[in-house]
Amino acid sequence: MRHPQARLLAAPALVLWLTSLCAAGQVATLGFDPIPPGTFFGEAYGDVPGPIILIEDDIKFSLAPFLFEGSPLFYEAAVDGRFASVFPTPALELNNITGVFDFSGVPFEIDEVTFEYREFGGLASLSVNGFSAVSVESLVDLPVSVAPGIQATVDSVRITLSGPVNMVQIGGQELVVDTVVAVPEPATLLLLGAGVLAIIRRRTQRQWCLHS
Ligand SMILES: [Ca+2]
Repeated sequence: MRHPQARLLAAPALVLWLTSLCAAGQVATLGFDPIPPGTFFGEAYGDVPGPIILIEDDIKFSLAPFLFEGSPLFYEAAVDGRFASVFPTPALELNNITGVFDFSGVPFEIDEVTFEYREFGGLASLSVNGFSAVSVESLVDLPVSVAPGIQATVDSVRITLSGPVNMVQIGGQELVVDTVVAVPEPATLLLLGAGVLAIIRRRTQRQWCLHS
């Protein structure tokens, strides 16, 4: 017969396991992979700003103009594998146009959004949660505070936006973007874990009552 203490040890392990499962399941990722390489978007292809082009894991992707010296340009976006040596899966090329990522349909509170990028010249701009866009010569020059409550951490290949992100608009003149990931708030996971722990405790206590 199993010792009751074995159950006590098993409960936290189960919570950890369930929490990691929730975490793995709840990360939302948009990677452009459903778009066939060789697909172009923009003014010359009859496109207009706004319509949703792709939804992956409840993240909606569309295009908007890129502001260059005050003029809105809607030139060209492409998924065509020209940068396959850098991005092994289909990635989004932005050429005087802005990619819009709308996280409002993601079914959890977002704590962090990350995406991979490479710059090949020109200007870039970033707007988070609809606040005014920050324009930079290189994304590593982005300020830490990019919008109220949102902090940017930037290295040469990845941008991390910490805080309750619900919309990201990233534009550029020669910019490639891939693997946009939304990460849930730890509080969401802690609540889930605490809920599971409470259920296990109640069940264990009930079983002990039945035994005694
Ligand atoms: Ca990809």
